[in-house]
Amino acid sequence: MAVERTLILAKADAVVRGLVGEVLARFERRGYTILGLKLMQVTRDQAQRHYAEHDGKPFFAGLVDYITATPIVAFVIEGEDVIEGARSTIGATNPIKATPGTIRGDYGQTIGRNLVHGSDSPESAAREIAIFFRDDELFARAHTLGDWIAAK
Ligand code: 3AN
Repeated sequence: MAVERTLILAKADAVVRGLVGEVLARFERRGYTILGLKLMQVTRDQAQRHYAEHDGKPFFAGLVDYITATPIVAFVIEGEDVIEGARSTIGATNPIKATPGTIRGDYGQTIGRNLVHGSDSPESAAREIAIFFRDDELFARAHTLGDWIAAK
């Protein structure tokens, strides 16, 4: 067990379909702490860096188009083994294979419109968080409301 941080993106289809609250709620209900949250327009440069491992694959251009198509909601959450836990909440990459009860299993139909991104390793999380957030946009866990209330 380790306290980790991960980057979650509610992508274009989640935003356009009005599912951002639903996506965020899944992670809040698991007890993860939100450290940063913003509605943002991803630039093509950010998109290409974020999906660098897929550069050269046939779906790369579509992936960049998809994540830059509308504003997205990016958030950083923290918790015990949150990287694996968040990916289990998100579900398999292809929504057809995703278990019902996961975000993709409940709301997705196709791999090209799978609603949510979650980092897949501590290295990816650190790299990806830095693409979307400056350090001063992330709150330390000690500053969360729960800790503030507990300290009163
Ligand atoms: P995940 O998001 O589950 O970690 P990755 O990292 O393998 O999956 O793929 C990143 C994104 O690329 C996926 N979320 C999906 O939007 C897209 N993608 C992956 N494989 C395909 C594919 N075969 N065809 C179209 N899009 C794909």
